[in-house]
Amino acid sequence: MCRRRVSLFVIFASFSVVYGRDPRETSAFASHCEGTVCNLVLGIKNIPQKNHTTPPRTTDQQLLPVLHLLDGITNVIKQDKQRTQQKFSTHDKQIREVVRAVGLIANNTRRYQTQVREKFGALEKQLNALQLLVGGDTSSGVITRPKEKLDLSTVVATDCAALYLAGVNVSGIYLLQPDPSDNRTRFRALCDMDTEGGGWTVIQRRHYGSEDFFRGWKSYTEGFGDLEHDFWLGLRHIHRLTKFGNNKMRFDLQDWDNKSRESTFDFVRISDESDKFRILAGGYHGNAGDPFHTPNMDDSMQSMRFSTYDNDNDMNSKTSCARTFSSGWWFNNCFLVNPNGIWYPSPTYGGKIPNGIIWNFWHPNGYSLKSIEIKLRPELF
Ligand SMILES: [Ca+2]
Repeated sequence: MCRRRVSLFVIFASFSVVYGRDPRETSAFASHCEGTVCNLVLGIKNIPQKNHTTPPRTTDQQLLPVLHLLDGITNVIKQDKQRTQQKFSTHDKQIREVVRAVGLIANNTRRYQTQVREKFGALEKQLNALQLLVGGDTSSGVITRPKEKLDLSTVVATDCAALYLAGVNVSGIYLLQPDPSDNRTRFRALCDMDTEGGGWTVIQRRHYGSEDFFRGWKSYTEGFGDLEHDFWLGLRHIHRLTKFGNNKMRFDLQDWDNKSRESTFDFVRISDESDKFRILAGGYHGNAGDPFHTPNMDDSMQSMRFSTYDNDNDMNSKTSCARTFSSGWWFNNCFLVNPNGIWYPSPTYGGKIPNGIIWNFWHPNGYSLKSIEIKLRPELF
């Protein structure tokens, strides 16, 4: 707006110089004047120079230069308006880019905050594990070295990953306590310190055919079997292991040709008994298939509650999947995988119904696997 006023003032002043004085002054003005305004004022064609010797002109002739000048002023205003609009357009674009950049920065900041929080959570877990390892006072926050060599049979850690990070890298049976503040959560578990970096807490193993897995709700809740052979760790312990932070779940399979496959899920959560130990999992990778996201939703394990022959929580209203297939599992209507089915000494199931250890993604038609293990590990390890 200020620039426009200055332009108009200059134009009127120039007009006064050119048309209100002696022609010699006009000539002098022209020789010293440059720029848009001067060109406008001097460039108007057919403007008669003021000559004191010529006879007076008619009123229309006298108005002609004024009309030309007004046209010129209008053009200047139009050009000024266009320049202003271009500037605003440029500024708008720049502002949009700045807003977009700020949005990206905010998103990245939130992601980094989440990662930092998770890292701190993992470090806190490791710290608790170390405190348990040395038998130190967890309230002091001070860790001291044990005076004597650790007796691994008495070592306690929050999970096998914490043990591994504390320097215990030999697979075996260890004492775990997922909640450091509650020793009622203490139990013995098998730690796999060899598979894919170690630190896995094994929650199920079928390899020896030494254990009956056709059991009721109480057994599956509390766990059963022999940690040195076949076992089910227990849903209550499994829930506690997945309660803190994100955890991975891995299935290791072996067939009767001794070929192996695996499925890993980067996220798994198992709720407590009040929700029938409902399971959620995602982030699949591996070569054995994903039973949580199946083409037919009736087969998917996602968000299923656990079922046993005496506690039917499956999605089949006509029958008990657990009873029909001699197992306890997160059945839908009914399944594509049944890791807790009957262990057979061959791939062939014994009765009329395929109730063996089934993993249909790999071996369909009731093929019963030779071996399977299920294990957990914190995502950040
Ligand atoms: Ca049912």
